[in-house]
Amino acid sequence: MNVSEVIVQFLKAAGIRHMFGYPGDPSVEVLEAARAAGLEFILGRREGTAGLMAQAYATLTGRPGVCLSTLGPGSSNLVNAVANAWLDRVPLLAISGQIEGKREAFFTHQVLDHNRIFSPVSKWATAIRPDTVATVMRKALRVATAERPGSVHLTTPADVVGATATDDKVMLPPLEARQSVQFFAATGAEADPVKRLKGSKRPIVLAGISAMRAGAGAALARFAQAIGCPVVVAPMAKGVLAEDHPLHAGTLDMACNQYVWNFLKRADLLLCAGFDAVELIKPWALSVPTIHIDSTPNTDQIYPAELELVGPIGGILDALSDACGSLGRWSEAEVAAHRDGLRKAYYEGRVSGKLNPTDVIDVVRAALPRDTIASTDVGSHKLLVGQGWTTYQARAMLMTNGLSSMGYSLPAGIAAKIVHPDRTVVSFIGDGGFAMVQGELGLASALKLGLVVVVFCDNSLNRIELKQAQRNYPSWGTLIEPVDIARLAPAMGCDGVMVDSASALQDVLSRRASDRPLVIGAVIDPAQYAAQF
Ligand SMILES: Cc1ncc(C[n+]2csc(CCOP(=O)(O)OP(=O)(O)O)c2C)c(N)n1
Ligand SMILES: [Mg+2]
Repeated sequence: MNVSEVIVQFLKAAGIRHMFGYPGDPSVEVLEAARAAGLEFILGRREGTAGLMAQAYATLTGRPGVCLSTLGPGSSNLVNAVANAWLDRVPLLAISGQIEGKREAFFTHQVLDHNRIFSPVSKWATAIRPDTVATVMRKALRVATAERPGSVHLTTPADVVGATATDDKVMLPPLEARQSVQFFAATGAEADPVKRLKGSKRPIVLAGISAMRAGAGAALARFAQAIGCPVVVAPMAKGVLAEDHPLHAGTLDMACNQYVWNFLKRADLLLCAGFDAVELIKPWALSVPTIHIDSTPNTDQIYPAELELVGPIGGILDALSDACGSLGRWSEAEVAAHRDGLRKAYYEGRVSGKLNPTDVIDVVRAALPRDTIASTDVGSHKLLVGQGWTTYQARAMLMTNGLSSMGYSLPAGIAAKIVHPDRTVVSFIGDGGFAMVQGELGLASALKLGLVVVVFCDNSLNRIELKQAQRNYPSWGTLIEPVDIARLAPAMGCDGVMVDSASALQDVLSRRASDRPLVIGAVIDPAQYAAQF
């Protein structure tokens, strides 16, 4: 096999069926190996967006996402996606071409030092050679998927990709955790978590992305039920506990974040179950005793934990439920009262007679099936979608809340429709984020993806404009021109419509096609954002 064939055989062995990317000269051998091996190649319209598709693909499938770029301008375009997957803790293999090895050290045209670019924004960056390719691929897969997962960048020089591999044994490393539990207690802490739980009157769980990755949702629901314990969920883990579960207590750090933090303050014991502090926006403000339950030790120390239970999150929660039995610490009525208050806060600032952001979310939620996969972009709209969009199952909400890069939602929606063609997919996005990635509508249309894209049209980078307003600065550098989606979308092979009322939105959602993207420009009144943020 040549080097590219070995790379592709590793990807196939790992269950990867799709590669995303944008090729250049040095990609040709890799592309040909992928084609011959029956992989699908999804040609994004830019390396960065293709990389975000690969990230969402990995989130949905649990297998590493793969994206490809050329050298220089291609690899530097890919940096955003590599960094995004790194901070969102998603396994991603990014493969970039490079000039031949003998010229790399001194030649200049399109030559960038990949190791220096990618090392700070990935778990590992290295180059592949014919006599190391199998070992490097084995290590790349292991590093990308090991907790906490993240991105790995691989450089494939032009004189290497087609060369005969001398290191060519395709042998997968273990890709799934079979962990036992490690137990750590801070000095002076009550070291028995069962005693600690039984002694608490107001325990609350804060669940996060590690719990989602670990597939700990069912164990989490059993734990919550046994202890009678409300569960607050970090944004990227939305759906790890169905949001109509009687003990679901809201999403952290989205809209109404003070309301949710005030609720957490009522705890006398906090259980961080797979909560990754990368999602925290503000400094930790709780002084509640905390137990850290995660795949990795609490090395961030962003919150202090008395006890650390490190290992399989679902197994740990099950063991705790079994040992504690039924404790009934909170009544469902108490949690329901909290949720009612949260809902009220969420609708604050609604202007009757206008199309409010929360109206858009409500109408879309009501029109689409329970198992819809939603993605959201970054901006004011994300804060409301993150709190208000009801997610009923794990891996049915795609968002970036680690790097939080604008432009994620549309590529994520495209990946979702590729992975789950039979499910409804809706991508929420601001008009600013949409403008960054609208070229990908051409891809969605070419692939005949019946994806729904909902653009919150406010002619503004609202999240930033609001920060200016709070300092009494004028809106300057934060306004964008209106976009006529009814004209733009058809030019990209999509259906497109502008709506400015809930009834018009309802109407268009009932008439969507199954094999053509539908882009809806929702002309919203941003007053609700100003009232809340
Ligand atoms: C790539 C990138 N650039 C800039 C930002 C900073 N930023 C966060 S939200 C935001 C405004 C987004 O505007 P829009 O997409 O219209 O959403 P809105 O806030 O109006 O809902 C900006 C510029 C970012 N998160 N990512
Ligand atoms: Mg906007």
